[in-house]
Amino acid sequence: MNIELSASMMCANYANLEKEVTELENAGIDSFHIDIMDGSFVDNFGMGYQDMAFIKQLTNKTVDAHLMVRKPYNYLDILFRLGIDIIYIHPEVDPDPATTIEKIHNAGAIAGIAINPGTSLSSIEELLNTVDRVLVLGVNPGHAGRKYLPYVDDKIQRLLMLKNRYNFEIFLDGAVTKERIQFWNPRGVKGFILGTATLFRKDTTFKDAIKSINYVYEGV
Ligand code: S6P
Ligand code: MG
Repeated sequence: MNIELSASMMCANYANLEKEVTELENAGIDSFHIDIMDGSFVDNFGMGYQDMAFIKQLTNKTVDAHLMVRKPYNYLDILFRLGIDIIYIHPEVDPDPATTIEKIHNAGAIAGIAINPGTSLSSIEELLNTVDRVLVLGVNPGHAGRKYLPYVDDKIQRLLMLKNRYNFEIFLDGAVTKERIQFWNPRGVKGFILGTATLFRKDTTFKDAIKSINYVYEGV
């Protein structure tokens, strides 16, 4: 199936962000993923509005914001002003996620929910009626370079069974390896957020990393 590869910009080299964006585009990346954190929902800070504005100004490709923050509703207006195309929220830290999702849609952006490994599908199933995307976290949130939690596989499997009924696309974030992409993409997972496990590594270039992911789809 068709695939979307997104670069997790928290893992980029900030000594030359402009060069990173250009090289990622030349290597064939499809979009850019920006992790925003509040130091409370997760114990880290990720990227800032100024990073997003800078990246937005460097590229015409899609830019998403993954909000690992409590009360994400409060952060939306500035993201709309920056022209962020896709906004993911964590429903477990939003007192009224359906209203937040409605606000994202009313602003003309794409809305997604991000699901932590420990968040149960049954707690968010109704929200699947409202969103365009589900971002499945394969690791506990807040940091790059964490270990994939194999029990997430079962959640992806169950989401795949719900995706046509509710009409959303599945994206995977955290410890995304080439093998994991080649396993899940033919089964219906559309997008992958690439970080230190695949793209931002000392032993490969962006071009080679992306080339090694692309594979001949032979069906499952
Ligand atoms: C995790 C965050 C992710 C990371 C990504 C890094 O909290 O949402 O977007 O930046 O997981 O990738 P990797 O391959 O180092 O896990
Ligand atoms: Mg993320």
